[in-house]
Amino acid sequence: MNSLAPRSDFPLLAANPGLHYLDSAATSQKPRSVIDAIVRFYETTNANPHRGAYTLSVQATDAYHNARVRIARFFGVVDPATLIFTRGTTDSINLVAGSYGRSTVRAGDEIVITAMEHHANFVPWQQLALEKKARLRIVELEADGTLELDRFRETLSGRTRIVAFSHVSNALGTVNAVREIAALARAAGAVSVCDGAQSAPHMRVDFPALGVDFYAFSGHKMCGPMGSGGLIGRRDLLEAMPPYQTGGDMIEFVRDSDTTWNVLPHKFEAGTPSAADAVGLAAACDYLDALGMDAVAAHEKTLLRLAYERLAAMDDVTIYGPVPEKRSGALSFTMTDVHPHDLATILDGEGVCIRAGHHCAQPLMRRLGVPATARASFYLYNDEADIEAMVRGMEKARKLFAGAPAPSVGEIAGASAS
Ligand code: 7TS
Repeated sequence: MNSLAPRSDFPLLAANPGLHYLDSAATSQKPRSVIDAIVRFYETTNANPHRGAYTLSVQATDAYHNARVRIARFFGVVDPATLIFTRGTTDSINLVAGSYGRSTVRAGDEIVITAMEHHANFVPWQQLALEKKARLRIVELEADGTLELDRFRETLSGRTRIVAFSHVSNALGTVNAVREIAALARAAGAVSVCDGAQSAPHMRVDFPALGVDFYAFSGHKMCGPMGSGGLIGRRDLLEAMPPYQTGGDMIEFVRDSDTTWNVLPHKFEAGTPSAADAVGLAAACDYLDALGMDAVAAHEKTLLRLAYERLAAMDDVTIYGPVPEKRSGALSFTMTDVHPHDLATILDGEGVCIRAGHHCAQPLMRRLGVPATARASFYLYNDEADIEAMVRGMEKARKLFAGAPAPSVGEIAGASAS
């Protein structure tokens, strides 16, 4: 099978025909149209938005505003002021924890997260709970790396203020039942925060249909520039929230003794914005929509199935996470006699880029009972040849480390019901 998007659209891939890039869950490659949009902004439109009365500054302001409208449309958001530009998912979740969380959570309240969270959706809540003397409750996973709604039902209570969970796990690939989890949170009187870092790039995301109160995403994983991303939130919540950072642009009046805040989205965008990156991210949305997000998801699923079958047939490979039907295009695994870092190094020698490590999910790795896994992740420029190159590299690694193959376990060790 071919790639969905031609490699020639991606200058880095076009310049390196032997490169098999299987680390898009970390960051995606960038299409020429996105790079061009950024260059064009700096060459034709560069001025500080919102500041000058002169034509060029107005053009920069318009470009920044139009980018917001375009990206909002990508997520089915009709009120673009409810899309706050941030530096990415980490920044967005810290915004919610630092503003909504800090102003609403009290001692004895509960914050619910899950055992599969990336540190970006774990540590801010843990630290908020410590600061507020609130209780952090962790919903555990099933043996196949999925989340059961009943565990949320058991964990949520009248004390729950926030339920934060990923749409798609970066380490397991599990796709979670966002709508249902959000509904349970609402029924408990809590707000829901969805980490969309691994869903926005890979599937159609309609924010209103998800039913969550906040949705965080990273531009750099969806063909956009590094340092771009956003937070989409419910207008009434965003309006009631105090600012996250203070400074220029986010104010209405500054008196000697106090300050009033600008309207949305500016209240949450202190300082000079990354306007060129917003413009680049809007171009990424154009690129993805031209391919069609359903086609992107279908392409990744085909690649995932293929890779899953190839790896499942290896006796010395353990795959983590659920069956392909319940997951997105990330595949975590270990080889019995080859440490993930050694495997990544050998694969690198074959031009294959995979991730090895804890994937910023140490609490999950502890539950899996491994310090690290290898992870291959797929995107629209990948094809069967990338998977075959990885399989060849794994065979080479096996020969180099030649040990006795052990049976595949395929289950999460240590996952408990508590
Ligand atoms: N949440 C999830 C589920 C992620 O996968 C990541 C990044 C983040 C949050 C943080 O996003 P950032 O853009 O703010 O850094 N995940 C990964 C990864 O899996 N490998 O490198 C980065």
